Amino acid sequence: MTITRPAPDLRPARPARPAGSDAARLLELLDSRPPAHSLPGPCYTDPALHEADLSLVWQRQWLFVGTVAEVPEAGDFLTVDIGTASVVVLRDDDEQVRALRNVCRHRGSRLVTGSHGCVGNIVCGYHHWTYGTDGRLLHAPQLPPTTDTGALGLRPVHLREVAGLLFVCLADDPPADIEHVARVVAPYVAPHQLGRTKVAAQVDLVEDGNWKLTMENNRECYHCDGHPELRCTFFPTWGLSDDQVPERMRADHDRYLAALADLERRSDELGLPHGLVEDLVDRPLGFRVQREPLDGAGESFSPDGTRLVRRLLGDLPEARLGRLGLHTQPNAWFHFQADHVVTFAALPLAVDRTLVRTTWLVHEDAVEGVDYEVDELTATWRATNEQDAAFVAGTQSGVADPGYLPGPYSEAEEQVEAFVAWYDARVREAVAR
Ligand code: 3BY
Ligand code: FES
Repeated sequence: MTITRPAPDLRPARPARPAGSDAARLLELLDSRPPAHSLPGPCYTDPALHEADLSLVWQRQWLFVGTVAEVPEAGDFLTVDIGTASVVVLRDDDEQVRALRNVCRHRGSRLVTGSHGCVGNIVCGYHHWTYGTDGRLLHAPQLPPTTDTGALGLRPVHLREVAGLLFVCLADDPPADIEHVARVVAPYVAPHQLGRTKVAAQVDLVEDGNWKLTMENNRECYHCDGHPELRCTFFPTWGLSDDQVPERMRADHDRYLAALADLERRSDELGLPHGLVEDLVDRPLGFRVQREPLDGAGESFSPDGTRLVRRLLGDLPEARLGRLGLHTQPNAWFHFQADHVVTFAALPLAVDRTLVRTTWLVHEDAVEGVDYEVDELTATWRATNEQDAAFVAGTQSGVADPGYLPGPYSEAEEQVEAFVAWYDARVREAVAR
């Protein structure tokens, strides 16, 4: 397993601030946005509005944080930081995956550090309070005998698994619609059997941009000329309806339509769900799912489209299954191929810095160096992510310029508008509450 991470950022986290007047200012800015235009500059650059995003959006919605493959054994954990909140996702001794606040119930020290690890118990490094993997306080030296230790377990965070994808919600009362999304999405994802995968590689990339720029960039292929490696297999007319396809892309699109029809027929024969379901704006856990063809051999994100991993996932009988594409609001996108899965989680670090955690999953029995090479497996998305990071950094710099004015979205950016409309709707709902 290859793990690549930037050097840790030791700057102190900014404390959360109440949204109050900042929320009112954010609403004014949203009201000022002309239809289907990018957001006003301060939405991407103002630290106080970033705090408002954290409290109005990130602390209320379901967020994708990882997969079951990252916590395969009892005691395995991953951590995610969401603003100043840190969450530990771990598999307990009964094999159940849980999420807990990464905050000691004694005097608040952080408990576990690092993005991944394995613990027997969770032991605070400060005064050694010791918690079980289920969060119960097991041992606390020299407490008065009357202390109710049963009430001093780690605070749970809501966690929901959807066919191996792990979502957490920091709210006391999370949006209930994840049940609907799970019912719709799980049958698409389930054949890839994430419970029988392992992490082949993971890369944490810090983009120098606001989280919304990271997401907006992901939601369109208008810029895909800037992704030569991805263009080998990713049809660039993604997101365009037939009548929106420009003449110069007609041949590509005709090839896409023919490949789609063939993939749909074969998916039906194999009993694999494939049809587009899109509900990106109205529901809290907005999503879009569809199985779509890949260009070339149609198997994977390699230069010629042939598979990158010899051992296929689950019990999938053939490699030419294109990619199952899944987007979830506000922070994730996924590509499930027959031979591997790539997951992407965007997490806000600061108003102008966003972590993009990319994880490549392969069959648990696939052998590195025999069934796959990590460099080849990861090449397309490592290159694409670096290119996207440059686009995002360039945009952050531009929207911070006093000369920036919001500009109109093209026909190829309907999903960007869907993302911004989703954001707008969630902010308004949260302020109204
Ligand atoms: O990764 C994705 O799903 C999106 C879709 C279009 C551009 N980007 C590659
Ligand atoms: Fe954790 Fe004291 S702060 S044991």
